[in-house]
Amino acid sequence: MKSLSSVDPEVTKILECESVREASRLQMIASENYVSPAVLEAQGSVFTNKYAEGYPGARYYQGCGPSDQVEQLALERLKTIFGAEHANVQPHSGSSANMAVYFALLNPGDKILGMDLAAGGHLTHGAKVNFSGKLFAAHHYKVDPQTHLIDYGLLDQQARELKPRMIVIGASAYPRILDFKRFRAICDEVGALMLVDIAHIAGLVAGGAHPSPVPFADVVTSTTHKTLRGPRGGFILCRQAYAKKIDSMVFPGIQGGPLMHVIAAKAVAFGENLRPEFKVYAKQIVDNAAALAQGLMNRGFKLVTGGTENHLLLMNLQSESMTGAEAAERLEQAGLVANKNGIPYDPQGPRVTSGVRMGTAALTTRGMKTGEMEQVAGFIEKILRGNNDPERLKGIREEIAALCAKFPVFAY
Ligand code: DSN
Repeated sequence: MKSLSSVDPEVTKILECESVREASRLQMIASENYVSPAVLEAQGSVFTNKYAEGYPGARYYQGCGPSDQVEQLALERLKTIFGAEHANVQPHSGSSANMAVYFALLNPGDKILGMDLAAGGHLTHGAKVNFSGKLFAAHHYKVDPQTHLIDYGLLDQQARELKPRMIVIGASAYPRILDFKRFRAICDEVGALMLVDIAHIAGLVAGGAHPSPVPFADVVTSTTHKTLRGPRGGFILCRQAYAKKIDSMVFPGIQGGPLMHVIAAKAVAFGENLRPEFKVYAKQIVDNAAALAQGLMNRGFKLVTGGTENHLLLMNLQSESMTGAEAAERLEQAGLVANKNGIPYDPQGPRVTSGVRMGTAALTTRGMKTGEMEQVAGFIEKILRGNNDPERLKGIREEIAALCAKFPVFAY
């Protein structure tokens, strides 16, 4: 077989650019990470050739022996990581996972109560522009206007008035620990199902650096590629009582053939998650985020909620007289890749925003520790508080590339 470089030099060149980009910049998008070479290898494997509609032992095609084995292995490993009664590793993404749960357990028009996108929630938790907001009667809880923390008392009151069929918990830009016990109590009080989407914090939960929702939730969904450091994809964990409904909604309800190469890569990543060093990694992500937050606050930057307890932080740039879009653009020019992000009660729209979200999962994978986070805080100050002369930014980009060179991407 011919290699990619001889078959398609154009794509090869683009891939090389992406490798250089990933290696030479500070990758701080809070939902990104670097997978191991083993995960890449499994995802790029012959399993991409196989159709395996159905589930292990009950497929609709012949030739599924190895597919059964690899999916079973992924399932067993995943259940062990989270102590779950039942697992499904077929969702192609976090959105598919959430869609399967809604369609399995709700009827169109049912009331759901999820965290407001503008407060740090997610599109699939009932945003108007998303299927979840179009098909269900979606309502939202917000964060306190002063502290920007979830106000559980207010949520309790809102839930009692609304009586939703399901409360959706989880966020993509909330830097604090989620109190799952408290959410469970609210769900019980109003008879709501409890769905927790741990896409962002899955790796922290797996490594014991964030409390687990599994003992409390009816259903837990996630992606596999953020702090969990697996291939791009999703999964669902649930109580045995919901297993059949959820499995049949994933397939044949909303998906056809599972992506067996991705499931093989999920199995590899879950194996890595079970190793003792993953616990050390998860704790380091949180320590690094705390160190970065402290470094920024020491320099007078404002952070939403005044800090972080997980893998991400949200800079409020209003006091810097700069929008999130301007800051993210300038950071990228200087070699630091993050995303503009709305802050709670943001007067700016989602294309402009007043904030920048940053996460430490990818830098931690490279082996960076709290000392490097202090350096990163220094870079951020230099980038955002200086002028936007391209030569000056290029100089910083070179300094950042020199730091990155000391922490090779595949060092683990
Ligand atoms: N797009 C993801 C994130 O960046 O948080 C959430 O799905």
